[in-house]
Amino acid sequence: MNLPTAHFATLCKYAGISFIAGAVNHGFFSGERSLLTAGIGVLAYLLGGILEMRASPDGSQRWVDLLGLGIVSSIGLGFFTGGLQHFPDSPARSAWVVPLGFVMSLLAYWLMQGRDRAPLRTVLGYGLGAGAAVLAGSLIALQMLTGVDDHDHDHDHAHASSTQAATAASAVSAVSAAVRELRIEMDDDMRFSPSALTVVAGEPVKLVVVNRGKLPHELVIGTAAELAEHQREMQSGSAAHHHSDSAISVEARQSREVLRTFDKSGELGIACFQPGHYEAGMKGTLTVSPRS
Ligand SMILES: [Cu+2]
Repeated sequence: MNLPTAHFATLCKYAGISFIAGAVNHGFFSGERSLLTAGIGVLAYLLGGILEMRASPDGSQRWVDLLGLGIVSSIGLGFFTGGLQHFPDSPARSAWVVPLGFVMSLLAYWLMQGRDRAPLRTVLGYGLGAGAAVLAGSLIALQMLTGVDDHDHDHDHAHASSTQAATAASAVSAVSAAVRELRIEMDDDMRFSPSALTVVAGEPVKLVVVNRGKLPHELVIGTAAELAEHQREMQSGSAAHHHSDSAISVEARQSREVLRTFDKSGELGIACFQPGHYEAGMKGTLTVSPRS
């Protein structure tokens, strides 16, 4: 294979893998756009494989293998790399996506390229050994990222920061100290607590939004249509640039206070649109009751 072809084939394969990895990062299991990205990634990977095969038609690769297993291989590699990149953001998903990616890519690689060269025993030994190591690593990382063993520490931390913030806020504004305070906690179990909030129309309320988890979370409040719009933004990856001010983003272990007044009575939804969170149940309601 000449150098330009070889390089272009390599570019295609790696671009394909990174497209799939990116799709995993940006909500592979929820976003239409991500599915499209993943599809393009598979095609790019196959193109790279075809170029390589045409350039060296020594019969070591078969078309059927390339097309069929190329898809498995590219998705496996995309899962593995994307899951690794995305681990801190959605550990619960990555913990199975990464090992699955490893197994898929190994299986495809062996069937495509090593079937004649490597005996089954070698593949099984390597697959079980390295696969177990990948699985163990994933589970350890999951435990570290979502561990529940230091919840006491979480409590102290969250309380300390919200108390400090409250002190600062009340020093700055006597008004904000007088308004009703509504505390909402967010955690890595993908829950708001409480998940059902009630405020009175026209009455200012101080939202104390506490992130007790190790992941970033956000509190978005709006009508069903507004939430759907926000979800689309997040899934298309554009939200970081024009995150609407209806979203209260809170980094891990931090808390934020926001003064809000809801003028219209009715039922609003609350949600976190960090990738996968809403789907995992990070949602609730905010009822704005009419002024009595
Ligand atoms: Cu969240």
